[in-house]
Amino acid sequence: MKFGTKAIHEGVSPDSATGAIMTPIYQTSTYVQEGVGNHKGFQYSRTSNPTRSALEANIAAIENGKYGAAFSSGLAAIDCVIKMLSPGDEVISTNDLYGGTFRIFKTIFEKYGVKFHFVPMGDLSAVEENLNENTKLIWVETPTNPTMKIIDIVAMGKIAKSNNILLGVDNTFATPYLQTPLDLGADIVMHSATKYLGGHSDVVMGVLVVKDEGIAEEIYRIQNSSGAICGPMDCFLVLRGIKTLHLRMREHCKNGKEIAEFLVKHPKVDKVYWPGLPSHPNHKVAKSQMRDFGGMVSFTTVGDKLEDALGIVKKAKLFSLAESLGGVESLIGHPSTMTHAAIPKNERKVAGITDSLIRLSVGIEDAEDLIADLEQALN
Ligand code: P1T
Repeated sequence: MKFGTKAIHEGVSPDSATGAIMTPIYQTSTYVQEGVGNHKGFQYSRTSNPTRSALEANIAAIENGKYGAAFSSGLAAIDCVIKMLSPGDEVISTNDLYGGTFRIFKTIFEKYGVKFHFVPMGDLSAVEENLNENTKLIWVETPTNPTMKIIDIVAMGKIAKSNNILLGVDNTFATPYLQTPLDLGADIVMHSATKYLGGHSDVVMGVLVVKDEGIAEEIYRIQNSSGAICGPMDCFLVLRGIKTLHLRMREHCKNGKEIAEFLVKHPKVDKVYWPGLPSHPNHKVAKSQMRDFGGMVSFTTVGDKLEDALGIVKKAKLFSLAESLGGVESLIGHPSTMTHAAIPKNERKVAGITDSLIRLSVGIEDAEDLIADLEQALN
């Protein structure tokens, strides 16, 4: 089955009680049992809920995995992955990644004895140098947030396999429409479903998808034991969002390209980060593992001045100044003071998150209007 068909049909079927074509919002905490242990597959909604189960099956199918698990946020999904580890274990992570991911790694899990190495993963030797007998997980975000670096998933998968450790990929920016990490050697795929999967800026959620039954059992055990689950209404919204993911992503990619090309030519713009540009340092890897290049575009301004960036994000009108990304409406953000403020300044600098860096989540409005808005903001 092709992507659009799977997105619309997998995991869902007409409601057995009424024939409702939309999966009902099973707003219930518990399920009546006919006798002890005699139930219809659901006992308590922290453990499982029919609306959540439909979403979990749907996301597993479009990621070419077998098992899905939905959580109350993207960070709750990451929290579950790290809870699979033990004190003394080590993780090698991308050094350019969402500020909240950096924060949970450094300020929550280091306290429990898990050690994190943040490395520039464009350089495979940087990963290999940090491997030791305690390494249990490689954590990749690609494209990275916010400088759109592309990490070679196949190369990371080979390193993980040969060292008998897990590879987790945060696929939030690419979505399964553009990239399916489980096909490229990843063991775990993670999403902030808050973003493109939901697609309408109306829900906060995270998901994990895996192929391996043993890893899935561990994830479900932690999901049920820690309890960071999402409610049925949120599951309904994300299920509905995924039905149009392929259509939205085509428009995000088309608009992302037009805007990246506009920015490259603008005299006030210095660097433009969009993996579809032939000048992008990882363009070749992007072409080999992504089907198109997405709607996230970052840029810096000539002179790299903080006040220039703050002026531009304030003047933009159609691009709303806000955190988050992946909705139908365009957003503009300033990573060093917003989404990535949790990362110390020197580490931000190493990752390329400079004072004038501006991040765009290009929506699916008409490109001419978006370009006109950026033009007036830049001038
Ligand atoms: O916000 P939440 O649903 O918990 O997801 C966290 C998260 C994880 N991974 C990536 C790549 C992300 O971008 C995010 C959240 N990011 C933003 C809110 C942002 O504006 O970048």
